[in-house]
Parts: sequence; C-alpha cells; structure tokens
Amino acid sequence: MNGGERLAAVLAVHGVRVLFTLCGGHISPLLVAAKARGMRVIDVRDEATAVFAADATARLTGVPGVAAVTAGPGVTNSITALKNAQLAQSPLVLIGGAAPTALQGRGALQDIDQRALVAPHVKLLRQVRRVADLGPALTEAFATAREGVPGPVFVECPVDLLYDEATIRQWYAEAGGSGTGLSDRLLRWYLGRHAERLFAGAALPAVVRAREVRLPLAGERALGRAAAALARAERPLAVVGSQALAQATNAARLAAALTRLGVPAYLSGMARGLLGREHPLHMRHARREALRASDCVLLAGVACDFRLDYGRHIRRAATLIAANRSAREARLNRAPSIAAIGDAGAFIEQLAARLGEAARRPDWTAELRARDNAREADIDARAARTGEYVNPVALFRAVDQLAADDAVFVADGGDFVATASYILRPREPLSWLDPGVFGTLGVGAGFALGAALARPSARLWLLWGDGASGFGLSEFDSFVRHGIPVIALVGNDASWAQIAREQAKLLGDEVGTVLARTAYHEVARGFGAEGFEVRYQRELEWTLRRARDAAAAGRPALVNVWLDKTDFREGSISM
Ligand SMILES: Cc1ncc(C[n+]2csc(CCOP(=O)(O)OP(=O)(O)O)c2C)c(N)n1
Repeated sequence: MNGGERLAAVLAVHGVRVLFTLCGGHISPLLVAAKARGMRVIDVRDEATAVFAADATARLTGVPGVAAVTAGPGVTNSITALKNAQLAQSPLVLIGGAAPTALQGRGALQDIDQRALVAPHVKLLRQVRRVADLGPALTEAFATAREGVPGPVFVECPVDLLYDEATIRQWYAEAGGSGTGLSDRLLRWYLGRHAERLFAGAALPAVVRAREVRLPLAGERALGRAAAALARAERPLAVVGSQALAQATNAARLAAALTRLGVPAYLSGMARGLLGREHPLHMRHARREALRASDCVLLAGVACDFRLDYGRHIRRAATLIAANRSAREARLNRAPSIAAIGDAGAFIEQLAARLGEAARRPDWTAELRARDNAREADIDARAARTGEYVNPVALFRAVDQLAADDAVFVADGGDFVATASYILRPREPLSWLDPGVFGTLGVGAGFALGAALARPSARLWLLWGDGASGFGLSEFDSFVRHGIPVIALVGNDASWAQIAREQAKLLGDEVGTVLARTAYHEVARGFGAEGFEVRYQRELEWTLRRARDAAAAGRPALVNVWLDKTDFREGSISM
C-alpha cells in the first residue's frame, strides 16, 4: 500500500463514507485511494466548505467528518472552519498535505509552518514523518477528536509519504543528480538515507483498528445531589445544548429521558428539534423570564456565555446544576451549585432513571406554556402584516407549513436566520444546524453539503442571509456536480441587516452594510441549478412549492426572496 492507501484504509475502518476536499498535488494519492475504497470524494470550491461539511457530518452522525486539503493555502483557507468546529466542539479530522520532508524549509512550493497556524485551533496536531506512522497517527486522531470535549484534529502528511516507495526513491535519486563531485555524492548519500528513514518499518503489515472511546460520565455524588435538588425544586427548568448530543446516536434515548423527567426545557444549538415539533415540555420563547423565575436550573451542555447572557438571569438563590464535559465551561461566569463533569446527555438519562416523575411540576409547566403561547400569538399577528415585498415572519411561517417531516434546516446569516430560529420548528432531533458560538457567517454551503450526505433521504433547507450567501454561492456548482438537492432560501433585504440595524442607530451611518437586490437566483442558474425569484407575498407559496418539487426531483434550487425591512429583531445585539 502507498501512504494514500494506508490513510484510506484507516478512514474505512472508522466508517467514513465521504471525503470532502479541494484537490492539490500534495494530496492526490489520498483522493485516489479513498475513491478506490468506495468512498465518495466530494470536491468543492473552497477548502472552508470542505471543513464545514466535515463538521456537519460529525454533528449529525457522531463519527468525525473528514476533509483533506492541500499544503499551504489549502490549509490556511481551512482555519476559520477549524476554529468554528473547535468552538462548537465538533470532532472532525482534517488531513493536510505538506511539502516533501527533505525540502521543508528550503523554499519548496507552498511550504509554510503549518503547525504555528493550525495548533491553536485543534485538539491534536500530528506531523507524520514516516510512512509507517501514517495509520497510527490517523487512528489516534479519530479517537482524540471524540474523547472528552470533542473537537477538530489535524494530521499533516507530507507528499513524499503518500506515494509508493519506488516512485519516491526514484524521485530522490533524480533529485541527487549525476554529478561526480564530493558534494554531489554526499547529497546522494544523504537523500538515500532520508528515503530509508521515510520507509523504515513500512514493509511490516499495518494493524488497522479503531481505538475505543470511553463515554465520560459524571460522578455518583453529583448525580445524587442533582437528583435531590430537582426532586425538591418547585420550578425546575432544563436548558439543553449541543453538547448533550455529542454522541448523536443517543438522540432518541435522550428525548425519552427528558420526557420522562417532565422538567420544562429550552433547547438550543444542536439540541433544537430534540423533542420534535410540538411537545408539552418544550418551551421556545421568553427564556429569560423562565430563568429568572426558576429555583433549580439544569444546564445540560450549555455554558453561561453571551448566548445565556453570561448566566446573569439565573437567580443567585437558585440551585444551578451544570452538566458538561468541560470543567471550564461548567464554571464559566457562574459557579454552579453542582458541577456534573461528564456527558450531559448521559447525565439526563441517569437523572431520569433515578428520579422517574419526581421532578414533574404541572402548574409551573402550564405557566410557562401560557407565556409561550402568548408569544406565538404575537408572532402570528406580525406574520399578518403586509408591506411592499415579503414579510420574513410570514415567509418562515410558510416554510414551517411546507417543510417535510424529515426536513433539515441549515442556518447561515444574521437577522434572517435569527428570525427563522423563532419561527421554524425543527421536526426531529439533529435537524437544525447553525454555526454555534463562533457565529461564523459562511457555514451554510458546507453544512448543507455535509448534512445532505449524512442524511441522503432528508429534505435540506439552507436559510441564507443575502450577505452570508456570498461566501458560498459558488458551491452551487458543487451541489449540481454531485447531485445534492438543496433548497436555498436567500433572504434578500439588500443589507447586512443585523449589523446595519445597530450601526445606523448608534452611529448614524450605514457605511459598509449596504448590499444590492442582486439576482442570486440567476447565479444559481448559471451553475446549472434551478433559480426562482419572489418579490411579492402572493408569489411566495407557489414558488416555494416549485423549489420543493425541484429538490424532490434531485435538483438543487435557490429561491431569492425580496424581503421587507421589519422590526422583528429590534433591540437584539450580541456581544
Ligand atoms: C465571517 C463573518 N464576518 C462578519 C460577521 C459579522 N456579521 C454578523 S451578522 C452579519 C450580517 C449578516 O447579514 P446577512 O447574512 O445578509 O443577514 P441579515 O442580517 O441581513 O438578515 C455580519 C456581517 C460574522 N459574524 N462572520
């Protein structure tokens, strides 16, 4: 086996079915070997897309998604997506090419210090120097990505490790030239020895086996104290976040445990949809008020960061239970009364098994439900307002009606997707993808690609701010070439609205935040996809149905929706 084949063998053992990439000479043997092993090699138009796609794969399956990028600029283009995955605690594996080992530091093509660039953004960085170490390094990478607090890992594989031994020896022999002087002979001797070292031990049969990853569980003491606190509480509340679904395969068990526990719950990030479209315990609105009223708050895989207003709405007198794989995150900004360090999903399952129905408080749940219903009625009233173009609130009410039960929503944008998050009801567990705490614009195309391949039967809706769409429109080319039937809804308000709103109010100038009513649907058509434009509310439903039908027939579609300005998001600012 050449080095590329060794890597592909390890990928296969870990159940990898798709390799996301943008090609480059440094990684060709891996792409060819992955294809030969029956994997789908999905080539995209920007390395960031490949890494975002690997991230989405990991979030939806629990198995690290894999991207391969070429040396130098291929690696540098991956950095934002890597950082996004690190902060979202998503366990992806990035394989990066590198200059030949003997030429590193000698002005070789695209030879840069990749360690310095990548190390701050990954859990593990391996720079492989011998062919025999390729398999073990990649095996270690898969385990490390999933262990403890999950996250991305990077395995750097120089090009001379990926081709077969005969080719590399010949290459080094030719590089040594045919001169007869002492320095020529010395050089040949040096390169010969170098090749010797590269392939040392490579003839031995490689053992390819995945390393088992242990599920981290909170201690018995924390479990007992948390169960007692919840049983005592009069107004218990759960906030469940992405990390509770780090295993991905536990979603159904986790939903059953939450239901059994009977504690009203807010769901955020990857936990959205966990309880389906409508569930008596699932609250969607007025979280701040609920936190203020609760006397026992269970934060399951959620940190007290800006998304939770740094924890300041949780009463000081309340019992705060922080279930988290990360001890640091469990203590961020608020010292919990009980820190349960371990998998948050497993902790909820254990709590449910121990407590049964002892924490059910029907009156409290009914109080929260009444508040939730009032907000829904307010949203209905806002959806009924008409303006010149399409009302985004009405748009998402329409999508919510139209989307299938297996729909997956990918959110990439500012106000547009924040509005969607209030209105759309994800249908089932793991059917909502957003960037996470890093708030990175541009995740959309890659996430949609990863989700489409992880869930081939699901209908994919990409909710794209017009600003955000600019990062990934060229991936319509990838959607078309690989037959990925995404429905992209571009919220065209001719603005980077989330920024414009506050900038204009606080500073009196919209500079830098104004876009045009660009014909994004024409761009999609140019790449061979279906493109639709909706300017007026009356065209909306009919066009959405046509886009849905196009996707059902296997064709990607972009719907460019002209939006009215709304005050739906007035006053919201994140820092
Ligand atoms: C990579 C990146 N660049 C810039 C930002 C800052 N930012 C946050 S929201 C936003 C506006 C998004 O505009 P758009 O996608 O059109 O959605 P809208 O707010 O108009 O609905 C910007 C620029 C960011 N979060 N990420």
